[in-house]
Amino acid sequence: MTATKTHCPYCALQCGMEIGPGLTITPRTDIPANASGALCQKGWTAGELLTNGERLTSPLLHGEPVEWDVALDYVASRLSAIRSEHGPDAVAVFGGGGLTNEKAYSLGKFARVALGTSQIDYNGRFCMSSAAAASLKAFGMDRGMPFPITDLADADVVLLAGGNVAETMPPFVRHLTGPRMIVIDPRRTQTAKLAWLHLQPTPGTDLALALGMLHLAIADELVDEAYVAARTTGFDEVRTSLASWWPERVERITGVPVHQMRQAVRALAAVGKAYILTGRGAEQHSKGTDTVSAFINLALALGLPGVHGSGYGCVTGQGNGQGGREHGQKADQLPGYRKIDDPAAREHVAGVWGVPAADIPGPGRSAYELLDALGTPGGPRALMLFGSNPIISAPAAEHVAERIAALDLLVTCDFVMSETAALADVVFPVTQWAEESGTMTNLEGRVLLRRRAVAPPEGVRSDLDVIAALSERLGHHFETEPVRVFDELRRASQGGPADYSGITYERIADETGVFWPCPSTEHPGTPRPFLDSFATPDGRARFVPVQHRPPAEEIDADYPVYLSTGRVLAHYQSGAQTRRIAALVQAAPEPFVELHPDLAEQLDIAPGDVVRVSSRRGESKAVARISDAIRRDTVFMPFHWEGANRLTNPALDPTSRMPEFKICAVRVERDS
Ligand SMILES: Nc1nc2c(c(=O)[nH]1)N[C@H]1C(S)=C(S)[C@@H](COP(=O)(O)OP(=O)(O)OC[C@H]3O[C@@H](n4cnc5c(=O)[nH]c(N)nc54)[C@H](O)[C@@H]3O)O[C@H]1N2
Ligand SMILES: Nc1nc2c(c(=O)[nH]1)N[C@H]1C(S)=C(S)[C@@H](COP(=O)(O)OP(=O)(O)OC[C@H]3O[C@@H](n4cnc5c(=O)[nH]c(N)nc54)[C@H](O)[C@@H]3O)O[C@H]1N2
Ligand code: SF4
Ligand SMILES: [Mo]
Repeated sequence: MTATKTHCPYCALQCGMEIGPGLTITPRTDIPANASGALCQKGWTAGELLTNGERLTSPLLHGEPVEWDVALDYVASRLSAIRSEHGPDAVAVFGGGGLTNEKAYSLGKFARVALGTSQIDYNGRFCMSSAAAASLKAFGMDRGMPFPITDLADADVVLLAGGNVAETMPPFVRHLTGPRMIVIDPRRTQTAKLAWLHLQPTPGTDLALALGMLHLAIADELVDEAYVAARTTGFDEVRTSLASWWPERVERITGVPVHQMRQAVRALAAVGKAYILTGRGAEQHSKGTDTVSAFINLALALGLPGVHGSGYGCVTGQGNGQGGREHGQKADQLPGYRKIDDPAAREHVAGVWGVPAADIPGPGRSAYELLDALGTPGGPRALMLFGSNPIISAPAAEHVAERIAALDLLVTCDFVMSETAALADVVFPVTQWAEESGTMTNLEGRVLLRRRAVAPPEGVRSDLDVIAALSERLGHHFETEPVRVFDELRRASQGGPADYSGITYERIADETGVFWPCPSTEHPGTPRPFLDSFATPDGRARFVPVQHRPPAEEIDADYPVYLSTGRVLAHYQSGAQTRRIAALVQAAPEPFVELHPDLAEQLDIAPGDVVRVSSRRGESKAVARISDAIRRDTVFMPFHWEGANRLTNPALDPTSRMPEFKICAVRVERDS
């Protein structure tokens, strides 16, 4: 076997790697995200995903291995029966931001054409949906980072609000060694330790902090008036709306001293080249969209977006977190980042799909609302799950488990027996990253080609095969070859905001990725889409006035401590993949809760004690880790194991429908 150029199975950096004989993994140096030759521990050990013994290799019907045709016939007939008894919306589809563009596209078409259901959404709702909503409002388009990652290296200052890239995307840090870094995080993380300035707010107060910083920028006359006049609208209204956010008030709310806010604003304003980036820490709140709007307002006032060498960006998370939100697995969306309620968009896509536009269902429920409705009167009775493990990763997980248990039919596609797959009536065993080809759009908006490097084990088929085989039984023809699906996707996206029509597999290979929009095969692609104008009708970026508000759940006498959640280096998401890799389990063997020494002393908790953490929604046990890197009023739990999400609050952001993963009220006790 010769070495094959492909990409990592995990996060949105999509580090380039070569897979050689014996499944050796070597970093590629031609992919800018990790041109330094870096991979993180998850990337280095990814080969084990292909060989470890826990691989599913046969379809399972009620836990028993069966032939493919038996499983496919069963699912198709059950879907038809449920649909004829309860109507098309009784069947729901849930996708994921780890799926290739081809799969995300096919899944959206499968829901709308083969099943005729409006009920499709995906785990990206839980990820960067707040940043996406805020970018759409401000810039008219959501390309998470509208610039190549290598641009960051030349900046003077980078502010990162609620991101811990040193653990979540280690090679990212190599792009940040030049600029001075300002990190906003309630914990002194590995990333915060690299920072020139670390602001350590109370969780859930970033919105106030951003308002306070903009208030200071105005008071200290640091606003780039010429940029504001030439490239934006709405600043006067925002300026007026900030009057009451004077710095001392913001200090009281956030706990961040005024002098630090001033230091941050001055650093950002003093220089020509600065970036403001947001991660999940700022975004996964019931006010995540407004929080990101406040940071974008700050960036606009300082004249950063749409200028070569400066900007605002969202650090997207999943492998195809960017592409996964563009091609129609989101409830309100059609391919090419088109809106499902836009008549012209419906006409165009219906033309590609060969169906009347009127047959494309309207928008359905968002991810959490969909899970919450399962098995309820009027809610879906069957769920088709591709690329997510909501028993672990959805908020209020016990409630979600109850809803899933109330279904008439749960079908999952996976390559391992995830906690959710274990509950399914039917599990289809599918191929994974290095066993199949497809495109992934990384956090920069660069479309990349993941190539098949090894033959899949006997007995598995691709997600595209499963979708096509079920569609065929339901009377529709779907393509199964990734390149042919991509060609159809190109046509479906043509003319939309995320226009892929000029991108081909050959071009991606020759050009080490192509940035969308790319409207023709002669077009070079668009690394920095906003340099001339923004994607709004008048070409100007829009300031959006927003106000701070408290989290959906405040601490009180019963639940006196804030819980925040997030990630550790060794594990990926729900852990379905990484909890099966020996070196990663060794690096991070068990769920833990991080708490400050003062809080631990007050609660009589010693390092290594098992503690019980409870919220209004559930209870969970974890090992105590005591660290002065966290605030006294806050504890932190990673969500890679069952437990953290039994506690979290499913309060939703009104615009993005993002749940409040990053803050809820809990009680912490030693488990006697
Ligand atoms: N190792 C690893 N890497 C990953 C993933 C993984 O599961 N594991 N997942 C990938 C995906 S899908 C994503 S979305 C990204 C996420 O990447 P990040 O956004 O970097 O990850 P998180 O750990 O969720 O959150 C980042 C930080 O937010 C902080 N935080 C918590 N509450 C608040 C708050 O109220 N305000 C502020 N400012 N900060 C707060 C946390 O302390 C945490 O350090 O990572 C990607 N990379
Ligand atoms: N408390 C808390 N909860 C969170 C978060 C948080 O910060 N705190 N973060 C949220 C975020 S940002 C995210 S992105 C979600 C992620 O959480 P999930 O949606 O659960 O994502 P994964 O764990 O990546 O689940 C992927 C599942 O699909 C399988 N899989 C991977 N690739 C494929 C494929 O190509 N095809 C198929 N069929 N299956 C595949 C994997 O084996 C695994 O079982 O969690 C969210 N939940
Ligand atoms: S940083 Fe992300 S893409 Fe790179 S090796 Fe690690 S998990 Fe893979
Ligand atoms: Mo994510």
